[in-house]
Amino acid sequence: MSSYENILLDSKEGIATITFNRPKALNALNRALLGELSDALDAIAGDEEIRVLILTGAGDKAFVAGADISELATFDALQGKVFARQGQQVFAKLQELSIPVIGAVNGFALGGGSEIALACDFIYASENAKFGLPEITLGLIPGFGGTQRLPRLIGPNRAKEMIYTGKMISAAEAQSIGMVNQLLPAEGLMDAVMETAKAIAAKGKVSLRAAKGAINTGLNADLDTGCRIECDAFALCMASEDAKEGTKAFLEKRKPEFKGSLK
Ligand code: CO8
Repeated sequence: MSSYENILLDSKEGIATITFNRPKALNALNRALLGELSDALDAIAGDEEIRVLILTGAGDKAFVAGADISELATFDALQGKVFARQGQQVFAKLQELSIPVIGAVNGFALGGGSEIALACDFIYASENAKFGLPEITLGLIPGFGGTQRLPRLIGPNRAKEMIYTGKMISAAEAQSIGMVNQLLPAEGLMDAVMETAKAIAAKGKVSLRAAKGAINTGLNADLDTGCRIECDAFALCMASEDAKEGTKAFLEKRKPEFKGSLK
């Protein structure tokens, strides 16, 4: 796969890992990094072999410590708007990737760092991880979707408290309010993420795509519309070789071998 300056992209056995890699700035997001992330997501979307994506940060201190404040400080209003939109579009691309995405948060996930983790399908965190949206302490607000995704995930009142105070919360607290699925000792984080990624990668590609699409699209719709979306997604799965293989394997009392094709 191509090499980048601000991220690392690695792929093994159908599982891709993007590692944010600007350790001197605690992996802060600048325009160059966002551009590379966007390109890497395109490459992953176009690679049929990749079934799961993991995002993590280089080093043991940070996942991503937010937008790069030294770059941010040079922007006028219009540049700020363009940068915010660039980030939002890249995070939307991440959220809309048809394969599952796991955030492996291994340290500070602040500002844009929390926002990118929120665009993942779910988050596993190391016990030393810290989450927060500290933009208010810079005289700003979250600009990469944080005012929208965080209240949808943890409810508006808790999100408002976090955004108004800018306070960091521990990984344990983040787990207790539903931001984090699993909390792990730092040294065990990637093994646990990889184990879950492998379990997911062994499932049918068509049904994974259908499940993610139905959940994400349905969350923006009323219940009845969401259930209708689910029906269509279910029908798509029924038309797949994977569904034939999955049901046949059950009846033959063996493990299914999913190929991921519709026909
Ligand atoms: N941007 C640039 N550099 C950073 C950032 C950052 N976000 N975070 C840390 N660094 C740098 C530090 O400047 C320092 O560099 P140097 O060694 O050259 O002085 C190095 O990383 C190590 O950091 P510290 O020495 O500060 O490490 P500490 O362990 O003392 O503190 C913290 C760690 C608590 C994470 C601290 O670094 C910190 O508070 N960082 C900033 C966190 C923050 O405010 N993030 C939010 C940024 S704003 C944002 O994300 C907005 C997103 C939406 C943008 C919308 C577009 C306009």
